[in-house]
Amino acid sequence: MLNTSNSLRLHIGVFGRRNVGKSSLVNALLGYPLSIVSPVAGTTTDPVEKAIELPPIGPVVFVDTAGIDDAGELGGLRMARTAGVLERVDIALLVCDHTGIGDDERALLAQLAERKTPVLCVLNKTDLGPRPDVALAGLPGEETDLVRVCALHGQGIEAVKESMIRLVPEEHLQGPPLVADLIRPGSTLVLVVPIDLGAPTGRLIPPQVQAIREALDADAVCVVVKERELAAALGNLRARPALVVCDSQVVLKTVADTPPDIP
Ligand SMILES: Nc1nc2c(ncn2[C@@H]2O[C@H](COP(=O)(O)OP(=O)(O)OP(=O)(O)O)[C@@H](O)[C@H]2O)c(=O)[nH]1
Ligand SMILES: [Mg+2]
Repeated sequence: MLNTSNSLRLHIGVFGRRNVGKSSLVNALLGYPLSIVSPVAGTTTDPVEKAIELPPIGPVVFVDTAGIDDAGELGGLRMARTAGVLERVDIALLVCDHTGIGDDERALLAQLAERKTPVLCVLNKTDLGPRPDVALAGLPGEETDLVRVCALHGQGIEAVKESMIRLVPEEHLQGPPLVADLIRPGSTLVLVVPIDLGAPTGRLIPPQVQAIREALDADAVCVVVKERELAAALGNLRARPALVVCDSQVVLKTVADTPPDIP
């Protein structure tokens, strides 16, 4: 089975001043502690990346970054790294806290607008800020989506995900086909799915489900087997399958058990 290469994944950059809770937000979105969180401003120094499946968007890469207000020589270097991330993300989350937004955020928003990168503003630490009107004075109008969260207590995280979905560029929602372009109506696709210790309990992984779905959408027949049953399944099929698809870890066995005229 193919893995989605990182370059095909939707890249979501998380930006903001130091200590506003960027890493806390990323951790809350992921559901586990990827980035170190601390009260010390400048905790995240280099960009931290994590590729995950984020339903219903699909494969994404989160990029946590160093604060945009970092000072000193090292701070300048860190900000240059952050600027590099800004240039390559498909969506930006601009995190601010109860102290509101200022020149740093406005400069970042201008840069993102210039690149036409969709932005979601996330007002964090709502547990501390009873005055969101003050916090948000200066946000560039209604065109910027805003979600209020408390990353510390996991509040508003679902709303962030829902708002992010609205910003996903069309080409990422579609995603590249895995097998759709290789099968025709009425043809048979054999999908070899190893069920080993690495397989999630009770589930198939998303690319396997996607391959099955693409076969159904193409009015094809999809036969799903483990590698051990492949030879028997191929022997039982009356029509020669159009394609055998397998996970990379069973490719040698699959090739050995598949007649050479079947791709
Ligand atoms: N009260 C409150 N504190 C929060 C919230 N989210 C994060 N914090 C705290 O704010 C501090 C900074 O959080 P981080 O997630 O490390 O912030 P950051 O923006 O990644 O900071 P740098 O990596 O230093 O740029 C930590 O002490 C967090 O526990 C929140 O919603 N409410
Ligand atoms: Mg951080």
